[in-house]
Amino acid sequence: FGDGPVVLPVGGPLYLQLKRWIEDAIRRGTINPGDALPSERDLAIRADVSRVTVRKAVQHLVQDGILVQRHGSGTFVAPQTQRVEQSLSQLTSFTEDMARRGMAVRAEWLDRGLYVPSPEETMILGLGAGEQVARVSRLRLTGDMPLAIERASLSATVLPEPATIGPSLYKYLERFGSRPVRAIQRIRAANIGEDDAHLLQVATGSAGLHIERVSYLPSGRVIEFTRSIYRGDTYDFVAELRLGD
Ligand code: 16G
Repeated sequence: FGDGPVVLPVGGPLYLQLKRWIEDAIRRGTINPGDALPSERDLAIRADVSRVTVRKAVQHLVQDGILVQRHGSGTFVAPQTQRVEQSLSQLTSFTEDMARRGMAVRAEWLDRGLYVPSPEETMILGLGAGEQVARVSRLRLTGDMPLAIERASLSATVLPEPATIGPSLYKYLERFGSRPVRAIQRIRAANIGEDDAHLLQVATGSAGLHIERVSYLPSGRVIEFTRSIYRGDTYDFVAELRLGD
C-alpha cells in the first residue's frame, strides 16, 4: 500500500472508486493475502474521502469475501481465493472446464482475423502454399478476474470467418465436425511481460505459465496451435500419474 496518496480511478460513486483501488492493489500484489489493511482513518486521509466512504468500501469488500474483519485486530486481505484446477489428462475447452465448476466465463477479444502465416504456423498447422491463417486471441476472464490470454492459430480453411466463432472455439469446431480429439501440451514457467501483465492485471514480471497446445483431428491432422499465458497465482494444472511399463 505504501504511504503515499491514494489516487482513485475515476467514475462512479466514491466508495466504489476506493473499492476498485483496493482490489487493484491486491491484484497487483501491492498488498498480499493475510496483510492488514491500513486503518480507516489513514485510508480516509490518503484518499481524501470521508471515513464513512472508507467504511462502505470496506464493508462491500468484506461482503465480496476479498477482505476479512477480525474482532479487535482489524481488517485483512482474505487468504488467496480458491485456485482453479485444470486436469491435464482430459482434452477440455476452457468454457466447458469453467462451466463444470460453475464459474461464469467471459472473453475479451484481442484479435480475430486472417493473416499471412508465420513460418512456425505454416509448419505446425501444415498449411499449403498461399493458405492463410486465422488468429483468434482472447483474454479469458471469470467475472472481472482475468485468468489467461489465449492466442490460437488455425487454418483459414477451417475458420474462414474468425469473427463468427462465438464464445467457444471448440463448440464452433464441433459444429463443423472438426473438434480436436487429441492434443500435445507443453507448459513452462514464464515471467509475464508488460503488455500481457497489463491485460491480466498483475505486476510486470509476475509468475505465469506459458502453454502451447497443438491439437489433432481423428485423422491425425493438426487443427489448432494455441499459445497461452495463464496467471500463476490462480491456476493449477493437475495430472494423474500411473506406474509406467
Ligand atoms: C483451452 C486450451 C486452448 C483451447 C481452448 C478452447 C489450454 C492451455 N488451452 O483453454 O488451447 O483453444 O481451451 O476453449 O488448456 P473454448 O472452447 O472455450 O474456446
